[in-house]
Amino acid sequence: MLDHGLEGYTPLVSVAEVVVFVTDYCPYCTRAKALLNKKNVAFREVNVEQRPELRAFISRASGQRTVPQIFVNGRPLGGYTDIAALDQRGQLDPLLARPRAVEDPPVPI
Ligand SMILES: N[C@@H](CCC(=O)N[C@@H](CS)C(=O)NCC(=O)O)C(=O)O
Repeated sequence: MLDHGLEGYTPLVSVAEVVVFVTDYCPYCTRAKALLNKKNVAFREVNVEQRPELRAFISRASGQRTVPQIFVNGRPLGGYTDIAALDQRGQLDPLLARPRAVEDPPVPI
């Protein structure tokens, strides 16, 4: 067997479309991005500071009025504490490993 020194390490293959909606001053946004970066997840960051139409979209879709809001394949997962809880339960990686499908809802960015 190839000895690559990574026994026991399961790499996360992140292929989902991940969008993180943020504002300029937002400590929870920083935490959310740090969690995704730690997991080597590629994501698109969208600042909604001057984008009331996007703010309206994310609060309508997520049912939450705070930032960050994290969308995976068009589905709202909530804010930092929500994705951290999903991660703790081992439920985040499977969502990140699934590529976007045609039936997934669009994100208007
Ligand atoms: N539990 C939420 C808390 C998010 C939160 O309180 N965000 C602040 C900014 S860091 C916020 O949106 N405050 C209200 C506002 O800006 O309208 C999370 O983890 O994302």
